[in-house]
Amino acid sequence: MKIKTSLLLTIVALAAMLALSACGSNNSKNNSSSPSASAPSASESQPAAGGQTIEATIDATNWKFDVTEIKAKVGDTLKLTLNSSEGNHGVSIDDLGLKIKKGETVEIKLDKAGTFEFNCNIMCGQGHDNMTGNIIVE
Ligand SMILES: [Cu+2]
Repeated sequence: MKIKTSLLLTIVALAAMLALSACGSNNSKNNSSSPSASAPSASESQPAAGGQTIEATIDATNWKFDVTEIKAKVGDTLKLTLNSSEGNHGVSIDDLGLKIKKGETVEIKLDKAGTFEFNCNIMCGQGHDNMTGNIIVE
């Protein structure tokens, strides 16, 4: 009987400790989590300057891009889509090591300032060399 009682006490004590620690971790979770914590924590440590997602669609025709300047801030993510409503064109951003085919969308993390030229990467005809533009990251 005595052994049973002390065992019971031990179990009660353990249960109480578990309840306390569970309670404690719940509190700290509530304090530290932001309401919209769906993004991975790595992106939350970015400087406050950027952090936006900018969507841009470039439409290519023979022989120009309808968008020739895209502005963004350091820390932004550029979601870039290439359409081609006339001819067969692509986009290369050599400074960022990126190539996009028509119909493709890429997400580019802009983590450094500068002007990054893009140009058509498919030999599409006489106006091919005119098909350029800039992504300006400030
Ligand atoms: Cu071209």
